[in-house]
Formats: sequence, C-alpha cells, structure tokens
Amino acid sequence: MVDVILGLQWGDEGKGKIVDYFAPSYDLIARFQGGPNAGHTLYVKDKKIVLHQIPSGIFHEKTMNLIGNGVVLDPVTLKRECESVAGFGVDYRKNLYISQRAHLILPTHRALDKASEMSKGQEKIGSTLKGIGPAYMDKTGRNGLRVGDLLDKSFTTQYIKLRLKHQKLLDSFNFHEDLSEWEEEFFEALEFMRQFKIVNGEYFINDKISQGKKVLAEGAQGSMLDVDFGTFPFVTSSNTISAGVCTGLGVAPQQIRDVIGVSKAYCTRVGGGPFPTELEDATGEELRKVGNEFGATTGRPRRCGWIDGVALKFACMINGVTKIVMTKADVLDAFSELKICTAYKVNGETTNEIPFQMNRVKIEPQWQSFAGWNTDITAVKKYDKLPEKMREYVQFINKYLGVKIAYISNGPGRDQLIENL
Ligand code: 2SA
Ligand code: MG
Repeated sequence: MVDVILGLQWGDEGKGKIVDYFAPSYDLIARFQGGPNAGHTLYVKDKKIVLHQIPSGIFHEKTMNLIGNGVVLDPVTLKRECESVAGFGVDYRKNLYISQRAHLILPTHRALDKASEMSKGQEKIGSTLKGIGPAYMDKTGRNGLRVGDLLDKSFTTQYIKLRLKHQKLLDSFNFHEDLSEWEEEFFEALEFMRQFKIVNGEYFINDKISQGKKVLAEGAQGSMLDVDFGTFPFVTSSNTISAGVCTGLGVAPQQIRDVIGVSKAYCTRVGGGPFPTELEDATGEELRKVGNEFGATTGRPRRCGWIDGVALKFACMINGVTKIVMTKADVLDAFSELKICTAYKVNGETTNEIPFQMNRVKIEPQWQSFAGWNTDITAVKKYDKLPEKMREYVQFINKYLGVKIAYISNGPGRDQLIENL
C-alpha cells in the first residue's frame, strides 16, 4: 500500500511539514521525482531545517527513506545535507536507501542549466539552477550516469566522455566558467556516497509492500510544474503528479491508495510563467510579508495571489486527489477580504478549463469574494472551533472541488494541524 503526498499548486505548499507529520504512521518514505530543486522545510526540536535531496522521514528513527529512480541526485547536495542532519543526531547511514537507477547531476549539468537560462534572456524559466533540466535531458536522451554506475570500474571514463559532450554544448552557449572547484567537491561527494545502501529500488519497495509495510511517496514541486500537465515550458523537468510515483519508484498503480494533495490557503509561484491569480499590488505584498514567502532553496521572493480554483480542480483531476491538506491558513487571519478564482475569462469567454498555452492568452480570473475572519487561529485545535467565516471559506472550496479539505495547517508547528475527517 502506497499513499502519496504531493503539491497541487506551483510548489512550496508546505509538503515538508505534512510529510513529517504523517511520517510516524509509515514505514518507508520515498522521493519519486525532482532533485535538489526541492526545498522541504521542517522544524525539528524548534530548529528549522530545509531538506533538498533526503526524504522528509529522516528524523523519525524507525522510518526508512528511499531516494527513488525518478529522482536526479546531486551528490554534493546530498553530502552537505547528510552532514547537517547528522548535526541533529541522526544516523543517516541507517535509514537512507538510494536507487541505483537514480540519475546523477554532474557539475556540468549545473553549468548547462545556468547557460541555458542565460541564453533565454527575458523568457528564462527561472529555474533553481541546480542542473535539473539538463540532468533529465541526459536521462531521456540516454546519456546520463546513474548512481549504480558509481560501482563500475568504467565510471571515470564514462564521466569524462559525458563531460566532454557537455563542454561542447557549453562552448556553443559561449559559457566559460571554471568548474574545477565544483568537480573536486563532486568527486569527494561520490566517495562519500559509497557508504550508502545503494539498492535495486523497485525490488526494495515492492518487497516492503508485500511485507505489508506502509509507504508514503513524497512529491516535490507541484502539479502545475509537471512537465506534461503544468504551465509548459515554465515547468520543472519531471512528472510531479501521482502518475510519477509509478515510474519514479517502480510501483504499480493498484498499489496507490490515498493521494493527499497539499494546497496553500492562497497561492504562490517562484520563477517565470503564467500565474493568473497573481496580485501585483499591496495585497500581494502583504501575503508575501505575512506568509514569509521566500524560496527555501534559493531565497527568491515568491509571487503571491489568491487561490486558483480552476488550477486546483485540474490538479485534483490529474492526480486523483482523495484528501486535501490546506496549509498556511493562519496567514489569512490578517485579511478582511479573501477571494477565490472560480473561472477564467479567456478572450472574452468564460471557461473552467486550463488553456493549452496559458502564457499566450490573456486570462482574467473570475472572483468569488469572502469576508475574512480576522481572528488569530494559530491556537485552534478543533475544526468546530475555527471561526465560522473560515469554515465557510473551507466548505466553499470542498464543494467547488468535490474533494474534502481533510486537514488544515494553522502554523509551522507539528501540533498545528486541524483534522476535519
Ligand atoms: P527547475 O530548477 O528546473 O526545477 O525549475 C523549473 C521551474 O520549477 C520551479 N521550481 C520550484 N518552484 C517552487 N519551489 C521549488 N522548490 C524550492 C522551494 C524553490 C526555491 O521549495 O522553495 O527555493 O526557490 C521549485 N523547484 C523548482 C522553478 O521556480 C521554475 O519555475
Ligand atoms: Mg518548497
């Protein structure tokens, strides 16, 4: 049995906290896509830590963690992260497993990411510059190196071959940066990686499933950043949706039980690309300030706006969402009026569908307004004790989406999660 937690918006929905909350009920937490572009923020003993490569179950002593084949792995980031979790007394060697089929991010992938973004000028994707796109390109282009290759004698030869290929590409971009420091760190990190349990991820996970173990697949980024169904080309390079769990871990669709979709009580996006409900005014600024909306990986200010119902409904459909978690609901305490976009007007016509090329058409959100509750909800423990106006807001979304908001997060703490099952 596999449950999935994934983002329904453009990432940063607060998945890290939610995975951490549910982790004790699972035996294995598995990342199935993305790489160090993810930034999952957790609070351990009141101290903040941001995980990029390691699954969010690492702080639970009894939970196994798997980096699946669908992930692109940056050894340097992994090493740094291991060192930082070790600072919390975690023995990462014990509970961390890595699929031998996961692709490696090389220093030249990072350089290529940068070169590609620079070449795009105004139209850049706003990538995290972690080498994600180029690493996935080498996977689908059948050139990439995988974690399992590390154990092969020919690794260095293969590495040099690929590096040369990349160098030619970098030359064509007219990109010249000294990579020797990165490379040195990279090789150190590869040595470091040898201490891990490098496994046949697909057998590993299916064995666990047949032993009756409970698996939680941890999504990164969000559904609207999915390479197939997101706001292409302003997307990431992996399948962030529930289907990605099957390809990114090697589990069959029948094994998937709950798909828990995480959405903020409002909406944010980092990087370029369409964002119909974005507020480029004082309200947007206020959301950023109150919600502390800055990228966990890059520190970039996030674009802010109201909930986009059209996009959320689309994400529920594509993912087969069975339960919703609404995060950062307390951020809305400060607002006297709230809005939800319930339809788009595209070229004068009202629609409930996501247009093919969102960036080439003018989208006017159709709003439904709600009175704010203007009450501090951070100490509330029971759904019934939430202000009535907030419950109205929640119930409207439940009805609009046809999927229930089963949990509401009202603060960063582990104990700030209200059930409404
Ligand atoms: P990439 O680096 O190739 O995956 O970038 C492509 C697009 O995907 C977006 N993207 C993200 N959006 C939100 N959160 C992400 N993770 C970090 C976080 C981001 C950060 O959790 O805060 O710290 O800035 C994430 N990762 C990728 C990216 O902005 C591009 O639009
Ligand atoms: Mg994030």
